[in-house]
Amino acid sequence: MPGTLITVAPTGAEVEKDAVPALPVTLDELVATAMACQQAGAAVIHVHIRDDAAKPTLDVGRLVDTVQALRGATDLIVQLSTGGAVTDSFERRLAVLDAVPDACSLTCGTVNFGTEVFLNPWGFMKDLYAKTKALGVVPEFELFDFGHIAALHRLLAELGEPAGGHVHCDLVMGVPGGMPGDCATLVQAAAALPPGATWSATGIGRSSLPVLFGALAAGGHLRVGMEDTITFARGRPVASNAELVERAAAAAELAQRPALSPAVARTMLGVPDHC
Ligand code: KMH
Ligand code: ZN
Repeated sequence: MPGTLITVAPTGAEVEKDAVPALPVTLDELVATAMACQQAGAAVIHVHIRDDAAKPTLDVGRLVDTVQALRGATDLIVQLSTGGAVTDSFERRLAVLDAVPDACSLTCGTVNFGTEVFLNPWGFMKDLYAKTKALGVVPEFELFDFGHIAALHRLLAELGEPAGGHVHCDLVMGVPGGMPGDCATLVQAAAALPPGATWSATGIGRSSLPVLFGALAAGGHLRVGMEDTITFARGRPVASNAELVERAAAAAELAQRPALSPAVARTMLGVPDHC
């Protein structure tokens, strides 16, 4: 495992701009964030967008503009969220792919999500996966719990390999309702993934650092960002997404697995170059 793929998830759909002014919500803020995060060591950007009122939206026109702007300003792999917000319909979440990003998230099952439910029934997963294959969009399989890993195996068995020919997963840990964000769970989850798959891990909230160090030790890659944590250290809010990427890159360097460039990450994930 020569290097570390760092994904930044800068915005998400849950954090409110009013409560966290450093959250990037406009296209200009997102592009500036993406440039700073690439400089700090990110290779992939996981994108949720907001409307003019800073509320989450899946508007396809805005998504097209976002993909274009990020491609114009950075070399990052642009991964659009198909998870959206818990209130988004399946139809709108499928339509995200019409913006034809490099990559997208694809969650492999339903999960309790705090006081809400993040719905990903089997039929929707299959439809979404079939559409990624038809459009050549490389999926990243989001796994919030062990049942999601079983569903991923079933998806690959029934529908075959993804666009790009490589399976890459993200273990999303520490969501209230999903698997806990600790080392023992991380090692067990990683061992259950399909043979040959690569994986990153994301620790939500206070599990972000244990998951980051556990993933580095276990041969995984990293996802960090203000979608997942807004606290840098006890009592100290995150000032910018770039400082989270800088910390992840420094840890990866210490682990002698330095951050991968976007070009190397494209080859690893099977993402075609759009430049
Ligand atoms: N916002 C969550 C309900 C994804 O981006 O694919 C879903 C989520 C996962 O963030
Ligand atoms: Zn997301």
